Amino acid sequence: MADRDELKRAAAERAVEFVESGMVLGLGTGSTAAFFVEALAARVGQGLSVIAIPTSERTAAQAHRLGIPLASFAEHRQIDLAIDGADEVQRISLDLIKGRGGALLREKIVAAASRRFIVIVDDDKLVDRLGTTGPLPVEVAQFGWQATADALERLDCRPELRRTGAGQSFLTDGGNFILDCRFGSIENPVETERRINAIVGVVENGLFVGRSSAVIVASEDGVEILTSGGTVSR
Ligand code: A5P
Repeated sequence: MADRDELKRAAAERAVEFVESGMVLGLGTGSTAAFFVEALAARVGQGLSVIAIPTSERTAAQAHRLGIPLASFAEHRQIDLAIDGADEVQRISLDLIKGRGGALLREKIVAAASRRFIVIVDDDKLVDRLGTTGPLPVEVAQFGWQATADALERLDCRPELRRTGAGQSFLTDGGNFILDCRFGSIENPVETERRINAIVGVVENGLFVGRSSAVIVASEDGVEILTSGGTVSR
């Protein structure tokens, strides 16, 4: 059995090779992104000069603790390179489901503002169809969330309000709720994304369609870099 953390770390360490001095970086959220922040901090400690916009309070705290200089969109509208994990990566298209860690809104804003968006995963995340290993997270306003859930249900999914371990409603960094929506296999991610975001009360959803520049995948056989269209390099 492969050690998943070792694979996540391997993908993260490979991603650091794409970072150049002077870059404005987007820092993702989640356990794989945390390995990237750790690896980046080591390079910053050796003199690499970058500035980073984090996608969550959690990542901001980690980066700050490790000495990575942080910025916000107030100073930089354009990000050179964002690095983030994913919950599912569809082979060939490299479309993603993100947000099972709850940071999808900021993650998508950062990805959208980035010239390059590199995804880092272990091979457990690769799927033939999105939606097959778990729910699609949808961030919604607290007000009227029940009506928003009903509207989502009419798209043929089962929405469930995310709760913390203590049974409280999970709150995103933006103070919104998350409805985890079980669609099963998502045949047309572009259309699903469009229909979800057309619902009043939806803030954003976890489908990242056509956003990945490359996906770095670590498996027991080594690290591969996938680009859309199925090109692979090592
Ligand atoms: C956070 O909201 C998510 O989008 C994460 O990027 C995603 O859940 C991957 O997390 P792990 O790297 O912990 O699997």
